[in-house]
Amino acid sequence: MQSVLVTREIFPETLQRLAQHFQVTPNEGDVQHPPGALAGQLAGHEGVLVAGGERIDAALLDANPQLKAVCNMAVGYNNIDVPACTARGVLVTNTPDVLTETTADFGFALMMATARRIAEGEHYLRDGRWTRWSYNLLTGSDVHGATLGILGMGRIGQGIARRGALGFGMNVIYHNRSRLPAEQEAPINARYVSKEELLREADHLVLVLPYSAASHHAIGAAELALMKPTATLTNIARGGIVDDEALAEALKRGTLAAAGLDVFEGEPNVHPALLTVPNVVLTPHIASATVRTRRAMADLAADNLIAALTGQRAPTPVNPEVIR
Ligand code: 8YV
Repeated sequence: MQSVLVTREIFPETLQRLAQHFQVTPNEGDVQHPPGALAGQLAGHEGVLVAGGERIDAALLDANPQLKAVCNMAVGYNNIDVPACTARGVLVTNTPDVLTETTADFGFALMMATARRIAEGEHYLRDGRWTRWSYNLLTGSDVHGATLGILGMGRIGQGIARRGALGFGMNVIYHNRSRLPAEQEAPINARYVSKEELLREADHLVLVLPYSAASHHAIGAAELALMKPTATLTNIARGGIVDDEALAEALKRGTLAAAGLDVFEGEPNVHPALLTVPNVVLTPHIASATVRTRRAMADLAADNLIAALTGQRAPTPVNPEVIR
């Protein structure tokens, strides 16, 4: 019988399903192992179900030549060295589609909370600072009718654009590696612009692009300087796309009105400067966190693992070229 390792605590139902096919090594108690420990734990396992925080690199693969499948419970897979997996014939899978709408809901919510200063308002109230009404108490910026800028117009970006255009009458502009076909732009009246135009024109900029060496610090001091001082920036993509230090500085100096961040460079550590500025809403990487969606992600990761190791076609491969 083949063996699979599940690196993190997961739904019992997912473990039970896997156990119908494999010898399963679970992580009961969700023990946090040191970063280098995974290579050793994988010994004797043909498959692994990982979360987005676990790194799969060439050294780990070389130490585990028996490994055939790496199934990520995340749509983003920058934690996995895909070319190294492909070179060794290891199938990589991710969990697209099942989290699109849930993540778009959260991106929109975080953008609204940022624009309307909801977190600042709550802190103000809890701190006992709310003693009377005043005309400019926590005045933010409108979402309805504003210009929504999307950097990274994949499935989630389109979901956010749809919410903005159809629900809030927003004017949608976007920048992406490639332009959408006209039939996808038309229903939401989305206009393709250069990255510079996007930064200059957006009232609310939302980042939904994948992380790669090319997108590292795609938003740094120079890019932030192009944005309107009244604008907001929301990042639900990956830490490292934004230079957190430059962002904290822009927020402190008021050259950017506010930011909403669900992801951080080096998370779960948060740049200390971000913790000292009031005009930023901080959440702990929870954009896909609804019970139904996390269950769907776990089910899809398990479907992929079962298919990959039992000679079936995995539903959502990242490197289908390794399937013969
Ligand atoms: C995950 C995510 O919760 O899917 C992604 O890419 O960022 C989140 O949905 C996270 O990566 C843990 O697996």
